[in-house]
Amino acid sequence: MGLVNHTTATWQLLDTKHFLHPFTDHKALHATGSRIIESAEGIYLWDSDGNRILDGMAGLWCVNVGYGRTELAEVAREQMEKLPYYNTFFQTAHPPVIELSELLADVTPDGFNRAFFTNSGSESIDTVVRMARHYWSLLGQPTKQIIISRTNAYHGSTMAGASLCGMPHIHSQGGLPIPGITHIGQPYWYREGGNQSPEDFGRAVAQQLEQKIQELGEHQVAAFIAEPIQGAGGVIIPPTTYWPEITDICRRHQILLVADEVICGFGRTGQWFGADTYKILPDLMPIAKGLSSGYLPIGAVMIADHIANVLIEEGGEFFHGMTYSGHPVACAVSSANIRILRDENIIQQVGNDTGPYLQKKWQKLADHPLVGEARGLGFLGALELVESKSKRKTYDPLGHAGAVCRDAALSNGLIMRAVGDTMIISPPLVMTREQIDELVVLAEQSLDDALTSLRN
Ligand code: PXG
Repeated sequence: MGLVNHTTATWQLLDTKHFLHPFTDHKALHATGSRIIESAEGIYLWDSDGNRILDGMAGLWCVNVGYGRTELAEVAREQMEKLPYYNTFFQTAHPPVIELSELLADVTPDGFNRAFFTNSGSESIDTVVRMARHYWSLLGQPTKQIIISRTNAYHGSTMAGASLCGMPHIHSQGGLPIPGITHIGQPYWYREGGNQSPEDFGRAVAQQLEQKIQELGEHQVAAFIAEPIQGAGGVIIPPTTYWPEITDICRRHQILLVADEVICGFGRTGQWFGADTYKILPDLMPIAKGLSSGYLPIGAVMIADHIANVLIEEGGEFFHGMTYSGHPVACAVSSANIRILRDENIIQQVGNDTGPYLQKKWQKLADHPLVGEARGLGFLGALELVESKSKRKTYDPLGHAGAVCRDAALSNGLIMRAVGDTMIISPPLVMTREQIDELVVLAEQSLDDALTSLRN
């Protein structure tokens, strides 16, 4: 049982021969070879050469409770022995899916009492698109089909998810976007705010939603979707004026508001959901990642009561679902994960103690000569790398400084992501103050090393 014990070189060779990675330039990868991660504990990873790496990204924004929680493995083992699989189609359910649904109703904002399960964030987004359009059809408004998203949003890799992304390179492959999807601007003040105050800019960019609704006609628009804080786009913290304006516009125009909580959900912002932090009042909330802390693949859509009531009372059959919707093992592990977050007060700790502590230390990195802006909230952070602070001018070509800094971080034993020239972190929520100190020291060292290389 278990894996053979190859050397790094053998793993890398087999990897290049047999595995096509997601979001990867394979030719470039084959020239260098993959980094092979073999084990993890707490907030640290170990690679196949025995190097310890501080995981500043919690995997891919998901390992909220940290690595090595053996009780989650225990729950999975017990559930696999008792009922490894059964479906939730055909008027059937099982205790783990019901228990998780009830727990989710408890931790999500008031007015959310029902969950529809998927296996990933992307599938949750596709579910939202079908559900929102279906909802309006049930209310006798079948022309309300268009979903409005934003430039530089990330909503996944399925056909609808990738179409809702606002990234041109993603749309350039596979015939995207699919019909019925359009985009407005993003609240990225540092890069796009010009001379406006963050508050004025936030309001102005939110008003693009109203303009777009008027341009398309309200009778054609089903929903607006947005991440409370854009994650993969570069941890973009919206100005304080942004969400109140958006919420107001959606209410006035009768279009559904979808808060994509795949990253912000389960404590990342210091409250359970980004919707709690920004008082958003969404109609639908796709979730994934922190739902199981990445221990097993699972996603869901949380449905506000006034939407669920229409789907239930008027709906007939909703022809949508996956073999593994509400998989018993994934549900049991997710329930145990939510109890860990709740009973160990991990989210309160991020909200009241470690989050503010991280932010205070992180903001100080703005004094570094390479950093034009340091921003963040809860356990999310970003640094804008610039050649000139006063002009907000990036190094040429765009993305080079970010790649240099990311590689320097890795040499220093820290995973810090680069989105273009924006360095981002999203660490496990269980980090202690001492570990935060360690992360910030490593980040600062990596900025120093990057600056030295960029100046040579
Ligand atoms: N919505 C949001 C806001 C996300 O961040 C998805 C939906 C899709 O979830 P799945 O589980 O289908 O991946 C995501 C995923 C990155 C990166 O490079 C970000 C994500 C996934 C992979 C890479 O930052 N976010």
